[in-house]
Amino acid sequence: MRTDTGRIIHLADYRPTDFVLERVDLTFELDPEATKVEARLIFHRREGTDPAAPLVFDGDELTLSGLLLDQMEMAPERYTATPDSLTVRDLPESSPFELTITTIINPQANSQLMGLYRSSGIYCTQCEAEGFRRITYFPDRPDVLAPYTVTIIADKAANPLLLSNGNYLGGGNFDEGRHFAAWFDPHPKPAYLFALVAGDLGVVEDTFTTMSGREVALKIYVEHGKEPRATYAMDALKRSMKWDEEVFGREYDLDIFMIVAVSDFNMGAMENKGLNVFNDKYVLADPETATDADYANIEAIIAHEYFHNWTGNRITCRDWFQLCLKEGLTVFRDHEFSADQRSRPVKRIAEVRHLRSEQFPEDAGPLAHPVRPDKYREINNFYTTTVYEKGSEVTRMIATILGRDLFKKGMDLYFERHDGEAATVEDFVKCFEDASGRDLGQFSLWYNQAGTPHVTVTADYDAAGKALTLEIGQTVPATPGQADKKPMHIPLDLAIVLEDGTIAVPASVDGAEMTGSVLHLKEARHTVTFTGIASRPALSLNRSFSAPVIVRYEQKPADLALIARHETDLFSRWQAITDLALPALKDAARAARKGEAIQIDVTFAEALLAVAADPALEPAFRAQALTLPSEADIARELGGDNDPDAIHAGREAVLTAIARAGADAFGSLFDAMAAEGAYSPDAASAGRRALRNAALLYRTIAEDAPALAAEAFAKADNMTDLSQALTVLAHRFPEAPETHAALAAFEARFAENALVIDKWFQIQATIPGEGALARVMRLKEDRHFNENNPNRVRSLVGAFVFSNPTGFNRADGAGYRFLAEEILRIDAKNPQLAARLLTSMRSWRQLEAGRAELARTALVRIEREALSNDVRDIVDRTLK
Ligand code: 0A1
Ligand code: ZN
Repeated sequence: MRTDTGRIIHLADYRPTDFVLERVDLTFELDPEATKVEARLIFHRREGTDPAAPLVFDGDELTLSGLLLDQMEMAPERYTATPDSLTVRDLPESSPFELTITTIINPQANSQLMGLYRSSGIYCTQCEAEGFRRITYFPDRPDVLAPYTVTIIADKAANPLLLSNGNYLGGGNFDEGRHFAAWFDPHPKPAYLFALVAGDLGVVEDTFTTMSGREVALKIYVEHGKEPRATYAMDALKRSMKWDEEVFGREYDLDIFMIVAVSDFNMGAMENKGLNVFNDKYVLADPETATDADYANIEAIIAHEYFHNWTGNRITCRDWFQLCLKEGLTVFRDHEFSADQRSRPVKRIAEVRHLRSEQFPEDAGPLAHPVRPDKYREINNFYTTTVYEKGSEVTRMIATILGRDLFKKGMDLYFERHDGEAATVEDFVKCFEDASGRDLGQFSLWYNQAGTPHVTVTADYDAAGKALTLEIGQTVPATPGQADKKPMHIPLDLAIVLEDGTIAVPASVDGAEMTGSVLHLKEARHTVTFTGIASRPALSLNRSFSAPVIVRYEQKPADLALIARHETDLFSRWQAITDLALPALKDAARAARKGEAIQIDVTFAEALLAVAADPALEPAFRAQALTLPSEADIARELGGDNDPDAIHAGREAVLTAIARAGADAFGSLFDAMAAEGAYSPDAASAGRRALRNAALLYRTIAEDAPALAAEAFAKADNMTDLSQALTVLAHRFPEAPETHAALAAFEARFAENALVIDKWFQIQATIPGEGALARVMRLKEDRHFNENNPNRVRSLVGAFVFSNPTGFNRADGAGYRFLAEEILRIDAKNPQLAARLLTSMRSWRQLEAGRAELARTALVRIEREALSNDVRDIVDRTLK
């Protein structure tokens, strides 16, 4: 483990390399414990650089076992090798030269899952961000691009399959039962996109004919016997390929596209050129074992990795500070894909829920950083929701500001201008400026200023003059290293909703530029006047969530109810319902905090119940209306001095009030949404299940008995219904005999399916209340628990610390002490996983004083130990 290297890397220090890499030729002789890697690299000195400059390679836990210059052994005084670098001196001044570097590595011992490692007997690689340097010494940075030839040699019986990037060149047999395969990737790529997979796997095959008529072989490799569970992923892949041609004009560029599913993976998936490697959780699905959410995730992640072929691979990042260039843009692309495949408003609601619950807290806490950071200590810690999701929102705002056609023109220009290059955020923005003639200078602050902007609005309606005046202010909160912020360009989509529910078309707008329904806020304060407004209106602000901001506008419940009924933008209808429920949730939490009786006025629930029962609306949307803000959302709204037990108690009281107010409605909904025909994972059927399960939850709350959920569990014919029923049972009646029976039946039925057992752990890890910790500790001793499998650790420890606010934030601090011990143990094996789990502490300062002090003590306990660079970075920033 690289411990505590401590160096801070700054964007301002970026320099191109002294040497240009022309070609890479790799040979792997695979062995579980001693794999020999021979790298032949052809370089020339970059023109205009110091002719005496040495060539410095990155390494990580490497030992050099051979070094040749143009096939001749190098004299030891001409180079210096350490585990993390190789420096070669006295290299030719002008002519190209070839260095042959040999290393021996141990894939079996690689528990970090970076570089070349073994997962269930399969050799696989993970090189983003800096894993390639664990395979061989290399200029391991994204602006060093070259074509690769790869030869893999291995025992044939154990490894019939030998895969790498690009097109297959050929293969053959060697003696002693060994064989080889060679691959060539003509597209210059950085090392982080390198991949190798070897082993014995089953395959699902198909083909895709591209828009220019080329046939591409598609292969998805999974463990033998799991092939039927990869057919949905294959379908999603073909739909993604077609969509990228139709919407972005992007065609695939190799003869073959491969996906390999592995069970040990630190993240979701990886876009290696022509050879994506996936966490099997995002490939494998069938109705018996996958939920509707699993299907939606598979579709989105298959698309995301495929879309990287253009946004990330053909055009890559100049340096890791530009990570959002590929990630924010590619998330935007996969969001648009899912919106087109499913329901656009429902997808948008889900995106915004996710952004608010994950990215807003990050942006408001000690780990806040700009979409494009300007310094980092450990790049692995910057694969964040800020870079990904806020990065996507920033791209979406460019599309909103320019409009569809100019956005498309800008994207086309970007693909044309930068194909084959390692680009920057500035390059990207410039394409939109050049395509549209607009100045995006102020807009670019979105990349550089951290923190979620607050937009405050007050309204004044002049009935005599039929004029509406808005006072609009914006502030961007201080974040680590950024005390003072400049006003941002905020595209605020809005609707002025009249008493009769129609949307007003103002006669004039004064005080800010407006294009269509989008108001462009650019100053700290605007006074905006709309004329020709016939009656006192309600205001629907930030429609479709046009900007990732927090809007503060006091609106009467009657006005919110008007919007909830009449807005044409469905996202805004959902937002109005949420805004109606929030005061009740906050008041209830405050009352519980003070130990007062919780009083709930349920008039707010009328709008929610009306939407839930409205047959003109799609069921998935109605289910969203019934899903209250989470406890984390309420905590964020309360804004500090938080007591998770009080928030939980308050939310429970609100749920109960809604359940009672809507008792009849939920009964009819539950029946009306019964399955129609055989199971199908399509979005419409998933929506019906979502609405039915929401009704089940409210009915169970009203009855305060496990019978209905137990019956739903017994009758379920798909994993969505089964796991929902089990969740209701376990979370509401953890000690009921029905729950024990259901948990045991579930475990027995799915004991052989790791992804389903992950759900079993996760459901139990998130049972609220003080008893959760003891349960989690018991489950750590369960025969199914496996500390070396990241999915399993996330499903138990991760679910507990991220998704069980009352259990984790126990008032005695035992949850935090547990986390500290887990972090220290996991860090020794898998620093990336440990660092990510530790980000669960990012909002510790928002807790009430007693818990906050206990949380701090646990952080200090971690801080005092020898740590990986990953965990050191997170703990230091979290405590600062
Ligand atoms: N580029 C991938 C994310 C990714 C990043 C780092 C990894 O290392 C373990 C793995 C995957 C994506 O955006 O999907
Ligand atoms: Zn990505």
